[in-house]
Amino acid sequence: MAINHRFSFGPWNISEGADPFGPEVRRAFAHDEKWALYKKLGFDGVQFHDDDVVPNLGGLSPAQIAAKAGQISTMLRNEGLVPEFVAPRLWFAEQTIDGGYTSNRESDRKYAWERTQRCVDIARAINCKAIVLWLAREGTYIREAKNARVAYERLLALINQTLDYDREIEIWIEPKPNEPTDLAYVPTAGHAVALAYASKDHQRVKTVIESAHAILANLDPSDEMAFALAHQKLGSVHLNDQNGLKYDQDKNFGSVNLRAAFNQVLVLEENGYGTKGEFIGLDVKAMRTQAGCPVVDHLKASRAMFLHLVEKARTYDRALVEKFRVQRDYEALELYTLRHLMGVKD
Ligand code: XUL
Ligand code: MN
Repeated sequence: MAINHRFSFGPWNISEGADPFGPEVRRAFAHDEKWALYKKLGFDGVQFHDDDVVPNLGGLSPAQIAAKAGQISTMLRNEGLVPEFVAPRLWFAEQTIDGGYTSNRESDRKYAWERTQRCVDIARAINCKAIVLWLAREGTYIREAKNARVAYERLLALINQTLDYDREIEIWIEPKPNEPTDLAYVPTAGHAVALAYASKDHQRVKTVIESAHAILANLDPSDEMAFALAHQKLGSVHLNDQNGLKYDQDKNFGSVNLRAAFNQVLVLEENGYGTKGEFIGLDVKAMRTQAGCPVVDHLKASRAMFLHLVEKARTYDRALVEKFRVQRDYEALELYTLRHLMGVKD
């Protein structure tokens, strides 16, 4: 089964290198200059936040929002690009300091709902079929701060309201267990898929599995993907890597744990992920030490690693694997897998 992979990334993946402990280390590279890079780097899809499409959307009228979205539509057409999703940025504004959908303040929840509606409008205006909910601040710094059961009910109500607001849009929930909150309410694929099934139109509610987020939950990313695939709920993936349980690192795909990366590619390949137009999404951060403008080597490296691992997945000897499984000889299976990954010939 040869899948013709299509890759995507978001403009935030080409960043200025700031971190919480220091300022930008690279000259700002405007979003408008980024679009022309996509095709040259081998990418066809663009992941957007709502304000990547319409900057400063808070102060704009519906007509101004539509006009700006129209410009992005034209840009996408001219560049031959496809919008993969639009995500409401619900973690910058003052009204989202303690979360939006799950905030204790009604005025914050109202802001979050209005922003979600604008996000859906923007998605539709650029011909994009999905919004992504990365629930950045829907959690707590201390658990006593919110009523968790009420929070889950509010999240479900929001999903249902959004499904009613637009009868075609899909909602893809991107779970993450922590950062920026201490404890998030939707930490895993299981939570996202449960919310999907509890919703009024579960076929339009899916999940995005990001490798680093799964590792932060101390779970295996390939299993998180397999779980979503078993329920036809893998809307997309954010491939990257993560060096253990620390801050969200968004390292290059395969750079920390090549074997875990191989297993992610294997599960995607074996389930025909991509045959229905699903994207291989990357969410990778350039190292702060990297010089240049724009820095794109991290995107090239992650894409290349994915394709190398596709080759490894396609040449993985399934008959041999099956034989070892039947014999329950997992020592032999492990050695074969490692030798295969290292390119060791008999
Ligand atoms: C945050 C993260 C986001 C989402 C989109 O950890 O991964 O960039 O992918 O909002
Ligand atoms: Mn992500």
